[in-house]
Amino acid sequence: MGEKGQAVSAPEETLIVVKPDAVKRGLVGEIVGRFEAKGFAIKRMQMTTMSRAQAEDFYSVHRDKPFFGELVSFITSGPVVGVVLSGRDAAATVRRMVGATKSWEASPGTIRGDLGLGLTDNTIHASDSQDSFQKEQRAFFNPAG
Ligand code: FUP
Repeated sequence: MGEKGQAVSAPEETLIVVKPDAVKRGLVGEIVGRFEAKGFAIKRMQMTTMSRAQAEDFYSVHRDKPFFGELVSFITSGPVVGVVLSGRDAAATVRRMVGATKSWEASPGTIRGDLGLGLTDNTIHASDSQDSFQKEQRAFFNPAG
């Protein structure tokens, strides 16, 4: 409990991936800078172009969705930047900063709300739980094969 009795969230880690649309548009600094300004620590950061097998593993939770093929094609279409962030209640806090999936509906002040209009090309991916973070971190930084 905190000083005034409120629950205090423990620091945790999460993963964001700056997507190919945002890298092409020169938005890596803008996006990563928002998390630094918020107070998150960068624990790991890597630019890579994902292979098809790596992307299929990274997005395997969506394997049966009608948009899976489009998602894999898009995420492998150019360089991306993966960043492990550490801070209080990281997964939930980062996703509030990222905003709604449909960028045109995302609130102003969020990354998607301020920086784009896309759906598949919605500037950034962020893990939605600790389970997703563990799985996606492995798929991103330690791909099989
Ligand atoms: P989010 O967690 O906000 O990134 O969104 P989802 O898990 O709902 O979607 C995963 C990815 O699929 C996002 F990049 C958006 C994309 N997507 C499509 O391309 N088409 C759809 O109809 C729905 C999602």
